Amino acid sequence: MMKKRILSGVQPSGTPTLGNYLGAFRSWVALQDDPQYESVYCVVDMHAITIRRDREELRRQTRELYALLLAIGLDPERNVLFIQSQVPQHAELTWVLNCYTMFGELSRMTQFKEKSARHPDNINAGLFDYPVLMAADILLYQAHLVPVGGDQKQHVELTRDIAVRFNGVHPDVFTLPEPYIPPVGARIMSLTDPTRKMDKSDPNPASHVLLTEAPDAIMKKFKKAVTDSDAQVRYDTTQKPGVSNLMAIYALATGLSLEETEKQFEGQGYGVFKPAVGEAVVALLRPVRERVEALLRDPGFLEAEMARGRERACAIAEKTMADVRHAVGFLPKG
Ligand code: ATP
Ligand code: LTN
Repeated sequence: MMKKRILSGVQPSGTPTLGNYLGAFRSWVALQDDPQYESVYCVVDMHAITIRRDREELRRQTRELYALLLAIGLDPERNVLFIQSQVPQHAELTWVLNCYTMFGELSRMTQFKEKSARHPDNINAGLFDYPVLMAADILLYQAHLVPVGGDQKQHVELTRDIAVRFNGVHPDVFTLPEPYIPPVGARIMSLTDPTRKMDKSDPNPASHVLLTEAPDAIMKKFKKAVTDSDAQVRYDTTQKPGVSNLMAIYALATGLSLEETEKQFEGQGYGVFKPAVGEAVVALLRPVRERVEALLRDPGFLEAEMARGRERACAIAEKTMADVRHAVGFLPKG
């Protein structure tokens, strides 16, 4: 039986947050036990330079993020884990796909509008073209399924539109991908402003919990999390966005349902509820932090895993790229 392929990516733009974990990484780990699939995950450092970055910091964050993917439980045997810039076919396919993507389509992307509003002095072409590089990431590996948080759905849909357009001219080159978005946790919200998603690039550290954060810092952030004045633990994302976000976090961290969570805290105020959410998150993240620290103490091991991942990724990517070069009319590579 031919396995279906899964592909996803994460930017080395800072230590990932609880939002990244609950929205995306958790399903990556769960999917590796499903024999129908084989998975490819990349640290997308080329996406990260759409915003100005210090080179040493980018290198450090790329290594740390790679270690973190291993620490959350992704097995480098069963999954291909690699660094995007080490596989040059990503840049090569992006150019070709640019010629199959419309200016109007890219202008409608929510993330572009948000990021260009946040960095008005650096609205570069890379930021505009970001979704096409993401489409190349996905289509190079002929991915069927793309597990992401809800914020990336629009980009996966655009990838599909680009693939349909390309296949319309050159039949059967690309597999059409589908987004895979978890039903609860698709959008974990900021702890200081529950109308915005929790974001690792948010300058206010109280807004997010980092996956490697110390337990006392985590407890403090949950105790201060923005809620409301009615003191009832009830799930209602429009009337009570802060409490509902904390309930989703608690439910995902403990494995309880939202109803069970509501029942557990019935008649108890936020003074009991908020520290309980903090403790559940501390327990969830403790093993991850310990494993990352151990992995970063062994750079030789990390380098060897990256090299192995790059080789496996290149083999798949080159096969697709050879088909694409042929389809568009480039001469074969010598
Ligand atoms: P940045 O803030 O630098 O743009 P990001 O966290 O939005 O970063 P990535 O690190 O590339 O972007 O995201 C990795 C995965 O985490 C993606 O699948 C994304 O959909 C998911 N994700 C990010 N934030 C959240 C969130 N608050 N809730 C759920 N999923 C999220
Ligand atoms: N755009 C995504 C990160 C990303 C990605 C991908 C996700 C880059 N390439 C391929 C899934 C598949 C983000 O900003 N979170």
